[in-house]
Amino acid sequence: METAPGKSFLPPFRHFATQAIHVGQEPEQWSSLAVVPPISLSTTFKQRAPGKHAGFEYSRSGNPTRDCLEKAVAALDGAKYCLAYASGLAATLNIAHLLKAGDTLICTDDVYGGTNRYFQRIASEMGVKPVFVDCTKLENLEAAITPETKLVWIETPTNPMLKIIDIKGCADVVHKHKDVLLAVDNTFMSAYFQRPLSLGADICMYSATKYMNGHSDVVMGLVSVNDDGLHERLRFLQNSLGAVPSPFDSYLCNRGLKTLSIRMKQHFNNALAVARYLESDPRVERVIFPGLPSHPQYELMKRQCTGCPGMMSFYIKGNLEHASKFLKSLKLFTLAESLGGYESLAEHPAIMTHASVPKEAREALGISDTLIRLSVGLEDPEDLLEDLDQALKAAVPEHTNRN
Ligand code: P1T
Repeated sequence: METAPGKSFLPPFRHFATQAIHVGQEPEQWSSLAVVPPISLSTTFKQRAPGKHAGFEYSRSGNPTRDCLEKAVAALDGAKYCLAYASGLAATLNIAHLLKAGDTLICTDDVYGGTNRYFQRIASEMGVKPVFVDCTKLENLEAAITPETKLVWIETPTNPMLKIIDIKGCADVVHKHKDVLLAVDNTFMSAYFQRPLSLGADICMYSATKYMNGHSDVVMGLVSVNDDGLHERLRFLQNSLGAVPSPFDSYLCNRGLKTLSIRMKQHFNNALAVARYLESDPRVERVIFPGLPSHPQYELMKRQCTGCPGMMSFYIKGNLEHASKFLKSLKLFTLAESLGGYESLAEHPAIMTHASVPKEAREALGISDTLIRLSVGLEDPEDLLEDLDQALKAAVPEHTNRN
């Protein structure tokens, strides 16, 4: 069993904390030499002559505060470019716009409910065919690729089943085929624990609403890429589709990045304490946490990541009533959708975040009535364990006598 978070995982990315604090933040870019990037609210920028400007024309196509954020995130992802969007789903739809009617996209079977809904119900209406396969098995991915395939979309760990997908393995399969892109939704890991581009992915995407911002006060998406041509196409779409974040949100997310490294370490610490506690509890059927040796892809996880975020799912003993009672009894964990903030959250995927996934697909994945998802925050872990214990006591009294 792990004794300390991070031990035996990949070593942390070098210079991460320094880059998060300094890249894109140079005071010299502002006439005031401001150390903290100002919130640049102007929607338009003076041109010295028609077409001659100082880098910014109109805030949808580019904004100074957003620019600081995009530069910082690119550095953290080891990327040449980053683009910011008004939400994670806006980032997803911009990427999907790289495809045209008649193209196919392959999506791993377990993804955020809103991603599933967008591919199944909106992209498909526009003529892009989504095919869902379990990409934890590379042979499934290989078999699903056809000449029409233009994009492979994976999430790792997946939401909410926390399956780990081999990014490098997928990249090797995908890149045997010309003109197929591999996109990785890196929301759960954040740039601190996983760098998809360095493992061969073409696109690294985030719901920055989660860990990257980390304070549950911004809805935003981010996309990092290395390829110049791909960057140009995405930049064109970012401006043309217009789903860009506000300067204030860009400011907040840029600020959130400054503590990303220390937040993620503490999320890992706390999550490990919670996962170990739940795993040893008789009122819990099974815990799914990629940072525990009991996770079926623990070895892959250690090869691919530098650590593990605060996300876990577990099956409570009993039925929907027990799950519901547990969630209602929590006092410190808040019953709410979303994840990745400093505060601990708990939710019921089948009724909440993944209600839009067709029932049969949900059941096949294991998203049952007793599945509960936790986003373990940054509170004192002892308080978190105490809260879980009292809620389990209230919900599953018949298994509460532990000896
Ligand atoms: O909410 P938004 O910023 O648009 O991001 C969508 C999204 C994309 N990818 C992943 C892995 C996500 O988890 C999300 C949003 N997820 C939740 C709201 C949730 O509670 O799971």
